[in-house]
Amino acid sequence: MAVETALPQIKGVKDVPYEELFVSGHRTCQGCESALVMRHMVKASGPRTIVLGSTGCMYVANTTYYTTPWVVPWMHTQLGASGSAALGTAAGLKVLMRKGKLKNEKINVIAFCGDGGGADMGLGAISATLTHKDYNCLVLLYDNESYANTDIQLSSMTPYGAVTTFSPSGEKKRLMHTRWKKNVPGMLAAGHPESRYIAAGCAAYAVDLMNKIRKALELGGPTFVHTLDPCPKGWDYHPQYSQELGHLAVECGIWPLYEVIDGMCNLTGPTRQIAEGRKKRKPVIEYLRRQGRFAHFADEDIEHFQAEVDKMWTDWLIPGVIPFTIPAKDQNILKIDKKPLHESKPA
Ligand SMILES: Cc1ncc(C[n+]2csc(CCOP(=O)(O)OP(=O)(O)O)c2C)c(N)n1
Ligand code: SF4
Ligand SMILES: [Mg+2]
Repeated sequence: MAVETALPQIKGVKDVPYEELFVSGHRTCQGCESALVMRHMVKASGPRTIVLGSTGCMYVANTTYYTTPWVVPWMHTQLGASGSAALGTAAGLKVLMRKGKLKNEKINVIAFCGDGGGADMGLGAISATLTHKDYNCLVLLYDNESYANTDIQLSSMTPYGAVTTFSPSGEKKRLMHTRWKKNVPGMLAAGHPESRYIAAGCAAYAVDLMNKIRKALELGGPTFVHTLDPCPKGWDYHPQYSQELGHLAVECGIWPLYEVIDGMCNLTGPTRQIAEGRKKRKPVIEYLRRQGRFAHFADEDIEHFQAEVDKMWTDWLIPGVIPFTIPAKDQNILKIDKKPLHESKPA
């Protein structure tokens, strides 16, 4: 969908702004994709942006003892408070502009949180913010699939079976963590009709991600973007493979890329190509075997993982987005033709 805006959609890498608003001076690990998300996020939003960030790697490693990579105004907020910080700042700006104390202009408000801060502790505040349609603010959840800053503890976004400091693999119990990852963007999209824009992205698809940030800010109201961020320390792989793992997460169908605009779901990038049958979904083993956190997986664990991802593509109402299944007898009544997706099998 073309959006007529002051932050136009980026057509290709040549269109990406040169200006860096998240620069050197941070202490994130080599190969940290969450840091790349921060860089892309402010590159897309431009200099008239206020960034708020909840506790986590993107706070601690980015603001160590009077150093900071943020060129735009930035403020720390409490671990579960990204939603409240976004809404409060947007409301404050609105009042100051109404009273003539600030020039009336568009200022982007973005509050980021990690998966611990956003998908666990702060989910209620994000949900509340997404119901306040009169305030313009974006919540960005950077998901490195653990409480990384405090040494890789399990979160509700940690994938099935992965080793964390809270879920080690042992002799008696090979898999300590056997819950499937929470579906945060799907849940928020399904339950927040006042939010005009909710999306899932990945820094490995930089232009797609930057365009999602821009659409969220331009459509306005409270919006939400969730990114999946490979983390060399927590996922246990060499930092040079971060981008490759981001690509594999999408190509294996584990992390579908999409956006929901005014309730209309639009698959993007390779996810769209897979759904349309133009690209084969890769088997999940290609992704799992590249990371130390899955090194203890037996064949049956990989098979289970594959079967769950297959279900996302074959049974879900919208692949990887809305996890409802419709009984075959009702598919005619609801005018649902799932045939093209049923044909989507891993290569
Ligand atoms: C209320 C509260 N509980 C615990 C902590 C300790 N703490 C600081 S950062 C962090 C991990 C946050 O994880 P996540 O939000 O996923 O961000 P990441 O570190 O992975 O970037 C924790 C538990 C805190 N700062 N505040
Ligand atoms: S632990 Fe992971 S998220 Fe945190 S700085 Fe290192 S690579 Fe980035
Ligand atoms: Mg995290």
